[in-house]
Amino acid sequence: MHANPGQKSTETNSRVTEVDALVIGAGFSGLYQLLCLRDKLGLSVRLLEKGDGVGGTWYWNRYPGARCDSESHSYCYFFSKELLEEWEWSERYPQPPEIMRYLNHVADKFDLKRDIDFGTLVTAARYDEAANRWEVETDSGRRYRATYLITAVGCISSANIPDIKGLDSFKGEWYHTGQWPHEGVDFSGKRVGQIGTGSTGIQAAPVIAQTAAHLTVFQRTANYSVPARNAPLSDEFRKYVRENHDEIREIVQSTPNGHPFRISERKVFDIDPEQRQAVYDAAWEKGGLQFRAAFQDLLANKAANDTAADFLKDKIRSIVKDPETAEALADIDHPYAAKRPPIDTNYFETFNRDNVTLVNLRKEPIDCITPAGIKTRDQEYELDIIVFATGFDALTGTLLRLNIEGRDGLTLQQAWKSGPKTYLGLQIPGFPNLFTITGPGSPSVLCNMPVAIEQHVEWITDCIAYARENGNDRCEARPEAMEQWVEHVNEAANATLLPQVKHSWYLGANIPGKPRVFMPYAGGMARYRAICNEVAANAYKGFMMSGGKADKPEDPSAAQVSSFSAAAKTDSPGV
Ligand code: N01
Repeated sequence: MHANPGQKSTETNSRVTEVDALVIGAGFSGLYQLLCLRDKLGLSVRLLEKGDGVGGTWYWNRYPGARCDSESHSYCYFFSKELLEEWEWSERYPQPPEIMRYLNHVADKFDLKRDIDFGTLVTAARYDEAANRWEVETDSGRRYRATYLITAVGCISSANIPDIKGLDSFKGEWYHTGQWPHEGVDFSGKRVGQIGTGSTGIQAAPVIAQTAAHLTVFQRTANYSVPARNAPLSDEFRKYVRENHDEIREIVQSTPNGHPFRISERKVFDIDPEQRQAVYDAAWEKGGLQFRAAFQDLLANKAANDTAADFLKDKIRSIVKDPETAEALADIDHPYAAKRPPIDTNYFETFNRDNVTLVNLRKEPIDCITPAGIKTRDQEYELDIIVFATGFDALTGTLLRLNIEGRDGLTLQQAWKSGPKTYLGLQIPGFPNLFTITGPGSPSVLCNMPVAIEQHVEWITDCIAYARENGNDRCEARPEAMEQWVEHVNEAANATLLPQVKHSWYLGANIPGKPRVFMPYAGGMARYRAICNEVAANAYKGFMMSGGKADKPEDPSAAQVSSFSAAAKTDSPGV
């Protein structure tokens, strides 16, 4: 990519900034989108970011034990050879400070910060049809107008703080892991209660337990976890990474989950139980999300999945010494990896410490929070600090909070009242020129995020370039295309075990009142990429390009989007 200073934004008066494109969010997606629109297309761009620095999810999620579950050599951008060659990761799974250093390095290297307004929360966005401009309001009072509006707000960026009676009365401190204080929290000598045992809680508990006087973990749904086996990267591995960027890129871009390993072609019942045990033993020793790749059919066949589930439950029972605690931890009611599978460092071992207690909320649900702590049906647990590792209003929460209003006053809340519907996860009919990076209906959270993000950003950039080259300044998904895509998203999900877990945040089930819709695209990133390429190659089939010099009446035949069905066909599920 060549450096291009981009055009200057225009301030029509002191409070309205006029640009070609606005990007919301300065994480992996927003930074790269800014770079592409500004330096590849030469557009004037502003990026609006709520935080005071770049980093997105890593800016906010600085809780103890936080670590990326994707392996560092794949958790990065692949678009720049120079960037790949000049950056070296230190550990198998990077911690937030290292990822923040990386993203700051990227922002500085490509001179991105000059086009970012930090400390700027978008409060509303409205499409002005007559002008074909998005009008964006922010909490600073400053307003912006742009032709293109691109949300790069992340999938898990709206913290879910459960509405538990009495929280206001609590005399101690409380924190949500996704809004962690940047100065850290001192647990020494404190009685800590942690609610939540998802990927976050499983990372946090072992670290909190190291300094807290006592840690009480409140578990509602027991969860699987596989050891991460984190370690500093060896010289040999660093050399491999240095010398094989192209191969690593090829792997992450061609596998269903965007990770740097291939999913085995072997099925669970292709081999006998002893051989299977050996495969699981080896995968357990290797650690990480690769465990899921040990067999091809773990997420498509319940009987196959049961073999992995049994293996992992046995591991819990063998690690945790107290039988009652072990049973509560191993009492898992869903298939392995049908909810996002956590990986850990000493999670189950932590329950062997004298200063750690597990409370099984299935047996004694939380009644309320009191001034002194958490009261369950059976007893009151006195606490100095409560940690909510209770997850997020995922995929749609942050988008809906932007208060987006499209054509004819249609709000995103109205358009999605029965659950999110998009075309390719990228656009929504009625919202011209609004693009959603890793939006619902795209692989997003089922993929190693930077891999999904690069594909989205490049596709959006090419789409805008195509429209402009053809004299159009408006691009909008067609309703028929969206309906066909939604059908395909459902088909892809139903080919897996994922939608069967009724308490999964993939379905929105963690947020009271949220429509239960399976939100990510489970057909796999590689398949999704092929579909998007096909759509682009077919003159952006399913999108209406209009406005500008080349505006012309609509061609109704263009609504047919069967073009993606060829790429979508496959015998195996994508996850
Ligand atoms: O959130 P979660 P998370 N009372 O929703 C419990 C990504 N991530 O922050 O299962 C009691 O998974 C809830 O219980 P239940 C990753 O994609 C990535 O852990 O709903 N408990 C569950 O145990 C991940 O999947 C990394 O019954 C309540 C927990 O809180 C996603 O973020 C690291 C409750 C929430 O688990 C979210 O993970 C960490 C209540 N009222 C996370 N409400 C990487 O390394 C909720 N819970 C990249």
